[in-house]
Amino acid sequence: MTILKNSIKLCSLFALGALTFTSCSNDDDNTGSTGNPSPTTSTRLYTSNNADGNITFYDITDMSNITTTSLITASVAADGIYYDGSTDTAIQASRSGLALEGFANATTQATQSNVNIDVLGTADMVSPREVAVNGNFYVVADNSDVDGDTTTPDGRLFIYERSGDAFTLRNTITTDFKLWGIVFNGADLYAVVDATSELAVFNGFLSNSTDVTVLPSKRVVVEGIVRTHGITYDANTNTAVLTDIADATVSTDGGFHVIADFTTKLDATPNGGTIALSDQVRVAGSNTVLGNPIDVAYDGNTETVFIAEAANGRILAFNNIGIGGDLTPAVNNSLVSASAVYLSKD
Ligand SMILES: [Ca+2]
Ligand SMILES: [Ca+2]
Ligand SMILES: [Ca+2]
Repeated sequence: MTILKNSIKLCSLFALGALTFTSCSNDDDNTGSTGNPSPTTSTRLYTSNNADGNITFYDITDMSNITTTSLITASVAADGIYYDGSTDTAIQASRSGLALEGFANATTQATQSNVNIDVLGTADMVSPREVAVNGNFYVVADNSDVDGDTTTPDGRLFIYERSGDAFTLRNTITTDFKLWGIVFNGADLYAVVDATSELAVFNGFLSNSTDVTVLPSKRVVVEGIVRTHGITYDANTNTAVLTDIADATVSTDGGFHVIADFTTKLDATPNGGTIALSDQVRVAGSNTVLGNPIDVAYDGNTETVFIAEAANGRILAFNNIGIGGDLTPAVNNSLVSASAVYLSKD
């Protein structure tokens, strides 16, 4: 394990990034660890922004060559973010253009470059949020009201197929709950049930190829969460992380839950059942800076959780999570209106 070195790495990253860095955890009990695996991959954290529509990414591969890059887009607000290493393209859901937009040569642009859209979707959406990707299929969660009655919960999942320089709308799935965070685990799609503590599971999600309402295969309560929002899943370590924004008007009551051995626990929980808090690790409290953590990414190799913290305008990273609690973030970086995070290793 190289927890300490990873901690230093992250601290240095954000210091070298010339960005506000206000906290760096030094408490670490792994000082005896040795060996820093040579970087055989590029690891980057991509972020979108709801105030300027720009993409910022942090290259966290190599301590001696850390960079922060911002790509200036024509959008003025954006949410879900994804990076496709095979074509070096960063993709986001534009909340001003109401479409998916992809930017090629993402990692070879100079920071602050104005970038043009290289892959564009049709402007079908109303309030796009998180993006989840499976092969050439890009799914966007839209949290606008569907049926003209804002008192009834609903939402839509727009399924696009990417080909060449276009995202083509294949079909739209309506849900009977409010949407926000989504993530694939193989063929299954996990979706948070916004405004609740629940998680919805759609088995074989992409097999729904027409415009229909689809009920989730099951819904489970994630005990201890007040209002969930962000979700990520790491297949290599079978770990899920869900965020808790609690009261959206309160900037001190957020948290996140790490669930190890996730599919075992999910499979053991029937529809309408509860994943017990004792099967999770909760991080929350005054030291965490968590108020409205709206999106999350997870590095299973370093056991690091990355958070887009909307209420306090932060990108946060937590490691040495252990049994959780009121942890101080290893990284506490100012990014006003951070709206989504995506971790890429390629
Ligand atoms: Ca409704
Ligand atoms: Ca809150
Ligand atoms: Ca995300």
